[in-house]
Amino acid sequence: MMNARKFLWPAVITAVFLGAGFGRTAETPPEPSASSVVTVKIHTDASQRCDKAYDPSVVTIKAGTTVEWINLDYETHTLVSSEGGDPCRQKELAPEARVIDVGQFLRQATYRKTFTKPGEYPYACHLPFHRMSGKIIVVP
Ligand SMILES: [Cu+2]
Repeated sequence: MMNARKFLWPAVITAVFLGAGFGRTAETPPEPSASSVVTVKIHTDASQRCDKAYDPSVVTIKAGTTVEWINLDYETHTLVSSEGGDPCRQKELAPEARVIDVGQFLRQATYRKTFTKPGEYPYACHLPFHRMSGKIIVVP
């Protein structure tokens, strides 16, 4: 039984490591980004790209992650919480219900928002004739 004893300690050490959270990445879904800041680009000619206006258009993150949008387009947009649904022209939420609220998103500007509460956060640009929308999914 010498061999069994030889392999017992590595197994115990591995179990302690996993219990301490070192193996946590294996337990969580693979979709959420592991970095603490995730970048979303507003595409060139975004206003008519519908659900392809943002790159990536749907982002899944863990609670506590910050999303940074950057406007790489040649024009100003808005970035406002919406009701989702229509991938081209989502309905704007009332001001008091907005989690995301950028009334003037100038070109080359950035906007950061940290999401702490799990849920789905659709957003859109609500300028007249602009058809662009995206979504942030926050998982625990
Ligand atoms: Cu726009």
